[in-house]
Amino acid sequence: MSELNNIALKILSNGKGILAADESTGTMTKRLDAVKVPSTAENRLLFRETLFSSSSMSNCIGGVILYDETIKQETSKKDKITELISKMGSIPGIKVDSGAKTLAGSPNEKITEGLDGLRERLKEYHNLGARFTKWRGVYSISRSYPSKLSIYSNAHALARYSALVQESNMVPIVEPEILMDGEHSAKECYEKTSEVIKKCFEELILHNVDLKGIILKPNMILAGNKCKDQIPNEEVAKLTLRCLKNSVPSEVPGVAFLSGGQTETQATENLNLINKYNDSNFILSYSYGRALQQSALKFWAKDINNIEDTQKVFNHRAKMNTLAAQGKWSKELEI
Ligand code: 5MM
Repeated sequence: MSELNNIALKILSNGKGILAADESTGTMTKRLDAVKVPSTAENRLLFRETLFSSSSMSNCIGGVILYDETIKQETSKKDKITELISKMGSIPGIKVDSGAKTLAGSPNEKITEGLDGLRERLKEYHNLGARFTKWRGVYSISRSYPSKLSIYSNAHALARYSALVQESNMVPIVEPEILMDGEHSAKECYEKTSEVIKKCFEELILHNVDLKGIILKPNMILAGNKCKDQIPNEEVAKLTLRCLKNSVPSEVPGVAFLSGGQTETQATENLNLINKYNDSNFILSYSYGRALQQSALKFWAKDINNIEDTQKVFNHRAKMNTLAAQGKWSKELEI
């Protein structure tokens, strides 16, 4: 088994999933503003250190995606953040894209940037202890979008990124996110997600990326949040599975869904159903940002020094999602 395949499997083994704590400072500031905590480097670290030292890091969270600021910070005990994560039994990862910018040629769409100087930055992150990375392409659905240009150019960037990451002995998370915003139907989401994922794999293969050494981070198949015809969760699960089976090569060891604006329990319930119906060989787990952190953040904001009780809230969410990643979750387990 290759080293990269080993890392990917370790991150997603036994129902473990990924904590996406890679909010850029702008996004983290929005999250902290919403709970009325000042967005200082100290507070951002305090919240994140609280999560990273929780007991669920050992049995639920297989990997943590960090942001550049965090990977360079020290814990309150003066350890490297990556050392804390490794000591807790999880694997440190890092977001390496520099964000979604206006796509020249189709200015209503986005292209993710960050390839310039990436080889050198990857070396630095590997030295800091990162063993996997993340890059997110963003697409929205409307009558004429996503365009062929955005589908192709984001796939191309994701593939160039992945090849560089594997060259640096790390596992690339490939995240093509079709946003949930809009009036589109679940059928349109299915069709566009399939097209986007297929193009990503076409480019990954062209760039000689070892598919056994990547993790795919896709959206689930959902109707847009402004669509009148929402579909039942069972349908979300079945369409998501069908889409993945038709568009993801079998060599890929694991898929870790993003939550994309679903509520915490919705993201857990859908993941649970996906695993109940899973008749593929893929490991199907989670790489949630908001759906893992929201309750913990709200609770913590009431008293930012109440570490222990905040950790209980986070541990609960992590445990629910790890059960869901094995199809073992039920509503009664929620408190
Ligand atoms: C955690 O949020 C990540 C993005 O932050 P920026 O927009 O500030 O760069 C994001 O990429 C995240 O990893 C995924 O979208 C999944 O997060 P959700 O909240 O959708 O599960």
